[in-house]
Amino acid sequence: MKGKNPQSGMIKSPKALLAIAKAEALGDACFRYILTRIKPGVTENSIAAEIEKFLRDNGSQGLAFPTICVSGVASNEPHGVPSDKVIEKGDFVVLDFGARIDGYCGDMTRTVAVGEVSSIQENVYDIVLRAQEAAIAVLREGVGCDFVDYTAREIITKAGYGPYFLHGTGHGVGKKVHESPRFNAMSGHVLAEDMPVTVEPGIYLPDKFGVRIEDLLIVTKFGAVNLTQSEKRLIVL
Ligand SMILES: [Mn+2]
Repeated sequence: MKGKNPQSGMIKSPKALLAIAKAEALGDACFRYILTRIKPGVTENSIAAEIEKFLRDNGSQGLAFPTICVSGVASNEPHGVPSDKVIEKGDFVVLDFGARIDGYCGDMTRTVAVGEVSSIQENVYDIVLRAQEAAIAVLREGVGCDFVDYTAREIITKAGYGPYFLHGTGHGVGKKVHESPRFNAMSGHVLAEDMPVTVEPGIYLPDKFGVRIEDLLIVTKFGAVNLTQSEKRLIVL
């Protein structure tokens, strides 16, 4: 592989991109379905199981990764594991899941409210959404991956929540759900056409709640195509 572009593995073939798009479309369908199942009194475990059953029943070959469904205070854990905790009125519920099609992964996250939403919940949700949309807006061939992270982080930091954004802004996706490039301050990667990447800022407040919003996009010469079509305005179930 002498002389090979060190970033070439991050650029996917049309076949791979189509599989990733199909996996993400299945994720969108799953999100629409699961909105009808989330209500006070059901457990995180049961919602996670229903997500995984829906994905498999509709063509997912296994899963991209174990499904995250965390609610209430537990939503403040970026890599939380679903438990027998019952979803309650006033909870934020963070759902992070992905199908696998022809060996390639989907990956999406949505945060929804149940029953009612406080002004601080609304405010934090709005900050995460603005950070995510700003970072998406800078995606384009030639842009540094550190700048993508900076763009999201600056909005969250200016809003006063910088210390609570506990991870990078996103990552590449392929046969593995987490691949290069990485969106963080140390990243030396540069975006190129046909890289599938996630954009997923989050804010995680100790003893309160967390919010994360994640889309999966394909970088082009002129911007990015967003594969994730699910609603991003705050949904109160
Ligand atoms: Mn992700």
